[in-house]
Amino acid sequence: MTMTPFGLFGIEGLLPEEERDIRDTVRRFCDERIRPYIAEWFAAGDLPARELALELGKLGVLGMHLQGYGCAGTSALAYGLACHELEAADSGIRSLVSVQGSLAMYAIHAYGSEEQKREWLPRMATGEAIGCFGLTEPDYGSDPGGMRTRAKRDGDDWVLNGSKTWITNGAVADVAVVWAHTDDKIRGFLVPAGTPGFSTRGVGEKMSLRASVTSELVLEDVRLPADAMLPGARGLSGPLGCLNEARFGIVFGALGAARDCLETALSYAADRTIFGKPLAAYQLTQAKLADMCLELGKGMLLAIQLGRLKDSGTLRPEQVSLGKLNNVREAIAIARECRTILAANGITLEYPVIRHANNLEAVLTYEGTSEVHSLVIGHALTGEPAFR
Ligand code: TGC
Ligand code: FAD
Repeated sequence: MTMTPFGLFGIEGLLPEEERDIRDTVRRFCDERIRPYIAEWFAAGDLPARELALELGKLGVLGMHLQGYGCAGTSALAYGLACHELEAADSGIRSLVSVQGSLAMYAIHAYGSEEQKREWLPRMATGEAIGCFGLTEPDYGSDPGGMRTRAKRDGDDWVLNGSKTWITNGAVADVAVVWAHTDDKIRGFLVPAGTPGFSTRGVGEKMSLRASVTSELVLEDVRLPADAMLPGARGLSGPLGCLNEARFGIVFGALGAARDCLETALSYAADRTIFGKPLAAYQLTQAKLADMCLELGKGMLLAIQLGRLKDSGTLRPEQVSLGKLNNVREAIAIARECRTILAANGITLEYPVIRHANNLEAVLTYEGTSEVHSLVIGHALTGEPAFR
């Protein structure tokens, strides 16, 4: 009899029934709607984002942890487990959902006016409207406070100028949440697609997150009415507050990619005969598998703990950094180690391993690089901010 990595850790017993049901539903969706096509989308460097958004809306995962306005209102743990399953299929699919729910919808939910919430959230929950989140600029990624995008008052209107880059869902979005300096700190603006002066273009050819739309946003004298500004966010804490949400999803998500790699490696090692016996029967292989199982399980225990803290309303940004740093770092190490078990076959798209490994390169960088999260943890431990 064999055991699964999570089985060895007794993870299942830590999950309430409702959360397990949601997880299983998302897993079935991925098995039917994502896994059969994902290698093709990755190879093509594209995905049918509109069609998928509608299906993901029907599944109920868009903004699932938000309350009201057509959102499912699930626990944070359920949201984390959904991210885990989505990313076990592909990081690009989890990205689509993270940006929609945790960045664009969350920004409107947390900081928007009642009118903004009513206008956008129900349509975003069903996937009829797609959102993106424009914080990063070509010269300001880790240090978003330096952004050059400006919003100036002209009568009652706002006029925005600047550019954003590396924006997930950018070219397919119906609404962009754009962060800009004003005379009164950094503020967020809702920029509907088609607004004169607002355009998008693709970033260069990516070798990671290929099944994900990544765009530049260009804002040239974009005129918006006064009520386009999110009234509840003032200062960098606005966008950073949204990042906490999306980073939380990644804590669970990255381990989904790692789990898929480890399951693939376990099955491959059992089937592959080398020097007359299964690859799984060699001590060197078992040492690799045991180490990966340990990191996967420990990462999941950390994720579940952070989920519990979030559901109790006490989760701190530094704690999210612990999870993002550890779980993405371990996930990419697991993906690379699994690739060695599959050897030459491991570099093909016939297996998911190299796709996950490549995707995790972007996941290691976005939502705060590993270095940024190390510094956040260092700040928490020492009281000394070492960012600059
Ligand atoms: P600092 O002076 O420390 O803080 C400025 C203000 O923000 C507050 N704050 C936070 N608030 C909420 N949550 C957090 N995590 C916060 N961290 C800080 C802070 O209290 C302060 O508030 P106030 O009221 O005093 O003004 O800011 P800093 O300029 O020194 O920067 C700190 C640093 C480096 C940690 C921050 O800038 C950072 O996190 N940088 C990384 C940027 C990043 O993660 N970008 C992600 C862009 S979105 C994305 O990547 C989407 S990919 C999604 C996908 O496809 O899945
Ligand atoms: P830089 O900030 O230039 O960092 C370069 C290196 O310097 C890194 O190793 C970094 O860790 C290190 N470094 C930075 N600061 C310090 C320091 N203080 N001390 C020591 N080392 C440091 N952004 C959005 O706003 N919205 C999106 O939807 C979005 N989606 C993305 C999708 C993809 C596929 C990718 C790759 C990125 C996406 N991003 C998005 C941008 C992402 O958040 C940034 O790439 C990330 O924040 C890092 O910024 P940067 O690439 O400019 O790197």
